[in-house]
Amino acid sequence: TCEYELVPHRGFTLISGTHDPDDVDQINDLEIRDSDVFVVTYPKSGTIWMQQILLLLEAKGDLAAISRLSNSCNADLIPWIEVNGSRQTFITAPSPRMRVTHLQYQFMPSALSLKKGKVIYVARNPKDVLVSYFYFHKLANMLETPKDFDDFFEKFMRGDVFGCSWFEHVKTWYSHKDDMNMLFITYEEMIQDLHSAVQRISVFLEKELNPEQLANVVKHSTFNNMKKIPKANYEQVPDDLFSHHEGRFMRKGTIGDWKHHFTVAQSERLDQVFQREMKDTPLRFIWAI
Ligand code: PPS
Repeated sequence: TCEYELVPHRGFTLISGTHDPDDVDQINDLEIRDSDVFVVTYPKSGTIWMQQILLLLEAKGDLAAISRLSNSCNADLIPWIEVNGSRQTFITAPSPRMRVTHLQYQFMPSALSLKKGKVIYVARNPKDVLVSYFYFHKLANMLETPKDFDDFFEKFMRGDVFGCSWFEHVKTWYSHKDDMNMLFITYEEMIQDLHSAVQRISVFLEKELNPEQLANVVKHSTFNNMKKIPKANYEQVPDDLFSHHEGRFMRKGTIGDWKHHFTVAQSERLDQVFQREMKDTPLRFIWAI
C-alpha cells in the first residue's frame, strides 16, 4: 500500500500531499519574464538530464560552481513548479527562473502562449518510458508499487498513472509548439548526439559558450558521469522518499530496453495505439539502436 494517492483534477491527476489543486490552478496566471525557462516532460523522459544540462550551461560547464549552489541535489536548483509551495517561491525568485514540470498543457502559465519565456519539451519513446516508469514505481514511495510488469503495462496504456496518457501529453504539447518559444527535443536525439543536442539547447537559450565550455557541459551530463556525481544522481534523496534498495534512479539510460520487457503482443498493441493517437503528430521516435 501507498500513503499517497492519485487525485483526478481537470482531466489530469495530481499526487495527494505533493500537489495542492488550488495552487496548481493558479499557475495559469503567473507573470512570466522573458528570461524564464520551463522544461516540460512526461515522467521518465529525461527531466534530470535536462536539469543537469541547463545548470551546466548557466555555469559555463563549471561543475564545481553548481555544486557550491546546492546542499542537496543539483536538480533542486530547477524545482518542480507544481509541487506544494513552489509557485510562491517562483514569483519572487531572481532571474533566470528555471523550472521543470510534468503538467499537461492546460495548466501552464498562459503568458507562455504570448511567446514570453521559453519552453523546452523533452519527449522519449513511450516503450522506454513505460519500462523506466515501471522501475521508478518500485523506487519511489509516492507511487504505488506495481503488482508485476503486465499489470503496470495495462495501467500505463489506460493512462492510470501520474502524468496520465503519454499520448495525450506529447501530442497536446506538440500541437502548441508554434504558439510558444519552444524547443522540442527527443531523449533519443540526446542519446545519439549529446554534443549537437547541447549546442541546440545553448543556441535556443542564447547562451554563448566557447567550445571548451560546451565540451565540459557535454562531459558532465553523460549518463556515466552523472551516475558518478552524487548531487546529480538522486542517490542522496532521503529513504522516506526512495526505497534505495529497489534500484537506482540513474538506471540504464539507453534506447530500446523495452525489448527486454515487452512481449510481442504488448509491443504490437502499443504500436497500434501509437499509430492511431499520433497520426496527426509528425513526430518520429527512435525505438531501438
Ligand atoms: S522523472 O522521475 O520523471 O524526473 O525522471 P526523468 O529524469 O525524466 O527520467 C529518468 C530517466 O532518464 C535517464 N537519464 C539519462 N539517460 C541518459 N543520459 C543521461 N545523462 C541521463 N540522466 C538520466 C534515467 O536513467 C531514467 O531512464 P532509465 O531508462 O530508467 O534508465
